[in-house]
Amino acid sequence: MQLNAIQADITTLEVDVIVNAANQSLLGGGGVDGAIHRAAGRELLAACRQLGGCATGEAKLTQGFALPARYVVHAVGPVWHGGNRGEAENLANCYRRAIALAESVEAHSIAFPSISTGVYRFPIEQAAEIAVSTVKASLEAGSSIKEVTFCCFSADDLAVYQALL
Ligand code: AR6
Repeated sequence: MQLNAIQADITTLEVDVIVNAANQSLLGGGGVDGAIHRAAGRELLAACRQLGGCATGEAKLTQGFALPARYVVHAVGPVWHGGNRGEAENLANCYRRAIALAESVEAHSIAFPSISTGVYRFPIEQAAEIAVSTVKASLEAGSSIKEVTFCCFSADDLAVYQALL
């Protein structure tokens, strides 16, 4: 089992699954969501339209279409409201659901962006700690997943993840 943090554009990664930080509509947006939809092409939006949205803390799977990744897990992270509205649990659930969906297609490799820490304003230190601890706890012996990448967009975020790993 390998866990690494890198600084990269997640749309360029040649992994089995990339995770999207989506919103409840699953119909695209800004940030990493916008980047993934642009790189995957219009077929991704058409596939997302069939999914009927997604609750916070949940996730849904599509093909990767024009992406190098075979699949996209669209996870809906919580909006940060100060920490007393279940934000931590909802964020942890995103990571758990993403791992479970990736395992359902026998994925060997998965890459996560730092869910909720952009537009949704979840503090990076706390979010990264939840990401790393939840992923470690979710990957049991016998999981198909052998490689997890935390794909950071900024050098500052990368430093936070590297300190945790
Ligand atoms: N590759 C990797 N990480 C990226 C990329 C990229 N190409 N682009 C941005 N990031 P955000 P959220 C980082 O705002 O906070 C959207 O509009 C970014 O620097 O994308 O979960 C959705 O539709 C940050 O570290 O997602 C929702 O409405 C991280 O990805 C809302 O934003 C997450 O930032 C979701 O907000």
